Amino acid sequence: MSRGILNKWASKRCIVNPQPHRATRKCVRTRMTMNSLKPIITLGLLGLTVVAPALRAAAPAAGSRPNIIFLMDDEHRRDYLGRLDATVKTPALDRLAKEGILFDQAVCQAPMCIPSRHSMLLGLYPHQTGILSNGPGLEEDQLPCDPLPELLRKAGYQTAGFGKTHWLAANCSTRGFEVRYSSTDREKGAIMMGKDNPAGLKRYYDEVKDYGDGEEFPAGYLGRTSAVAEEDHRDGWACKHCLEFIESGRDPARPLFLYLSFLKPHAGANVPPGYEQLYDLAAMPVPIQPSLAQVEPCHATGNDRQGMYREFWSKATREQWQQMVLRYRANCSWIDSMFGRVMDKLRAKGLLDNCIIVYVSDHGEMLGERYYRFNKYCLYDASARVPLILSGTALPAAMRGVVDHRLAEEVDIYPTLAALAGIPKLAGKPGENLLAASSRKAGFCEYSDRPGKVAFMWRTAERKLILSFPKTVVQTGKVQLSDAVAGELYDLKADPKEWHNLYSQAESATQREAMSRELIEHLNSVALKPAK
Ligand SMILES: [Ca+2]
Repeated sequence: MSRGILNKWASKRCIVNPQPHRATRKCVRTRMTMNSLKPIITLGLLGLTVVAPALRAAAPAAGSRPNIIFLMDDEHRRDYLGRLDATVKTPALDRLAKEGILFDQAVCQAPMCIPSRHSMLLGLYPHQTGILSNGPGLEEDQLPCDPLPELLRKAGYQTAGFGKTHWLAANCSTRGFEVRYSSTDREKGAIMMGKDNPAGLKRYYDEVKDYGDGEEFPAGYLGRTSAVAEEDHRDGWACKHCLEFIESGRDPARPLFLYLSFLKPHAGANVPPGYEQLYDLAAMPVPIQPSLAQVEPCHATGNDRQGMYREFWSKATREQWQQMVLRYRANCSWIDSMFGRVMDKLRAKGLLDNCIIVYVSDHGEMLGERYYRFNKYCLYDASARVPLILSGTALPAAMRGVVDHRLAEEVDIYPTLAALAGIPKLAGKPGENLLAASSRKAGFCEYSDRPGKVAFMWRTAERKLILSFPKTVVQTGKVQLSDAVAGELYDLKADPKEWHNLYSQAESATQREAMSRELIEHLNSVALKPAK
């Protein structure tokens, strides 16, 4: 997509079609039968319908290929959805969950933005993309495969992307987005907020200038009621242009791939007026801190940013803690409101009549848990688990309104959407089609941000194993259990906060050895060296 074409769309709001429609029109047959569904249980309080792990289904009913709507936000805890906790106000995402599948055991691929986002949009694990930390991303000639928007563009989709990608490459293109609006990521061909609305962006940055790097200092987490207009926020600007595109930018000859990716509820917590009032400050939960002896050492020791957080938060008042939680929730609600407006617009335009909608966050948020940890940078559940919803009218009726316990991963999104777009099965992808049966034994996540060490997570709904290895061993592409330098094992049912490491306990030996064997097999089966 050239800048000229983008500018043409931006100035005239006209339809662009850089490639003839090459729709494969491969009809996808529904393999699911009601007999294949395990018993359904209803949880009364939240009215959740729960389906057991292996939902035996494949894809939507035959017909034209669905529009694909990809909604993402940043650092949204998996438990901060109204569908799972009625005190959190996220009605638009709750509606998606009620009309689709909520994957309640999904994990990110790395508890960091750039590695996880590369994994999602390339369908590969961090060690396969080579992007292991929040450093530079892949340049154009280093990409191991087509990024998801390019894959779908080549398959005949109109592709439009609004908001954050975080490719962080020096010479980055829009990577398949024909229409691209970006507030932070410099992409050649993208319309940048800094040029489109420089005064608004300055007003935003002036408001957060005391929030520190990444807006993550304690002041950033405490936040404030924003005095900046919504459209001057980076997310508000992305939402506004997304709505304009839906109104007048569509190419009716092609199915749509729409990507809308917000920066919040990541700190800073300056939130437009109206959303804090959804919550009662006195009712906000405050994390309970374990004793220091219970939580150290661990796979993330030394990378917990305690210099940024412990001094302030160990002395903070209960009201400050509650204010921090309230503003995080308020930002979740603001983001949800914008998702809702976009969904309403898509619905009004008939673009949801045959559609698949994905919602996911790139990773979680510790919110002060586990001895004043904030943001992510560890493999504990608040950081490594993510909210993941697959919804839309193209789903078979029996798959709507269910909670799926499968061990879903972010790398599953790429092959799932490719299959829905009629793209033949892709080789070399570690992910599974979320609409097919799963053979996965555990959810996998990598954490490589410590000097010299990498930690791998192997998580079921019941237990979590974390093994740490020297980076030099992992780089050989072959790992043995004897190479492990540290381990953690948690009983997630009895100890959901992961305070009690059972790895060295004799009574845990059978479980430890079984999970370790599985993890080593997995590591050696997925070719850990970068694909290119
Ligand atoms: Ca992030």
